[in-house]
Amino acid sequence: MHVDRIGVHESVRAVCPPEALAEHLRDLGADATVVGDDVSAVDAVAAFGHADAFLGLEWVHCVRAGYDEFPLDAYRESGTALTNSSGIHGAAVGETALGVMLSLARRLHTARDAQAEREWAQPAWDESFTLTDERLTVVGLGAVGRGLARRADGIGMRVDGVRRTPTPTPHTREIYTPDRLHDAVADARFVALAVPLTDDTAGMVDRSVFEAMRDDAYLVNVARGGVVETDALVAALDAGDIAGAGLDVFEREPLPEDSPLWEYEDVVVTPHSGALKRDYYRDVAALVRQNALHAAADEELVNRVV
Ligand code: NDP
Ligand code: 7N6
Repeated sequence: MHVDRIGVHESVRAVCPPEALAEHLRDLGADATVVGDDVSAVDAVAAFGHADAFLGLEWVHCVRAGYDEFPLDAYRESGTALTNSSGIHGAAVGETALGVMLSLARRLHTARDAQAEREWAQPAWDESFTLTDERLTVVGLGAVGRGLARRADGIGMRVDGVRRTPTPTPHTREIYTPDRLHDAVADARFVALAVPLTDDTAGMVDRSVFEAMRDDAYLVNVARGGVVETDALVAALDAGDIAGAGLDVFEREPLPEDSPLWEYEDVVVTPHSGALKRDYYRDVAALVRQNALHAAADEELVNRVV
């Protein structure tokens, strides 16, 4: 693979200034410039989303872990390699997911709501609880799921997991395969989703899963909105089948103004911000540079999707 010039596509602005990523790539020794949809002067691009102009390039690097919006067949047909950024989000998304769980347990979100009204409103005696000794089931134990499992284990939660490969995983006790999802969630106080959006995972959290969950349980979704059936989630919240949720991702983003999900006291909505951090560009640059060197040496690209 011949990769001399790398374009940092404008779409990267969703996570960091493209100029910062290009400059850091140059610091690491790559020939990188910011580009728009005219990619004729480069061999490869780093991009947040897909553009048809990319097809035919040697290589496209997606600056996200989730590449569900990329047309994989078109990449295969055009012979353009596609890589993703899985591996860099464990700390940020792990902290976001743990943070929303702490907020729900320690009632930080209701205190902040009351603060906006200058109200001194203590929770009822039986509302607050501690995460220590509570059971968390993490669905998907890649970089993101493990990032959460490690942090939850660190504060004394009992962590179980769901993944396709049922091998022992650090910071988890029992590992379930996806066909045992109902068993995996049944006794959990928190169920956190960290799977990619694929044909297998689309809508995997449906009415039956909410019915299997405890009625004092919370769903945490830091994966993709499409992993959950939104109507079933709203119905479960209305029926009291679950107690609440922490949601970073939605079937439609931005979450529409008229979505009922804005309304629940015990649903904390974050605007797909779980992965954001000021040095995001550094982590992406390290991955891109590593793969540029692999390309130059004719070695297999890491995180290769197509
Ligand atoms: P990884 O590829 O590292 O991990 C994916 C995990 O999901 C693996 O453990 C895999 O199982 C498991 N998995 C895949 N399919 C299934 C299935 N059908 N049932 C159960 N488990 C399954 O990805 P990352 O951890 O880096 O990211 C995961 C997803 O999180 C991304 O695809 C993205 O959609 C989302 N994400 C969201 C962010 C945000 O900003 N909120 C930031 C980063 C990621 P196995 O280990 O057996 O292969
Ligand atoms: C950055 C989101 C991913 O898949 O969706 C995330 O990596 C990135 C705002």
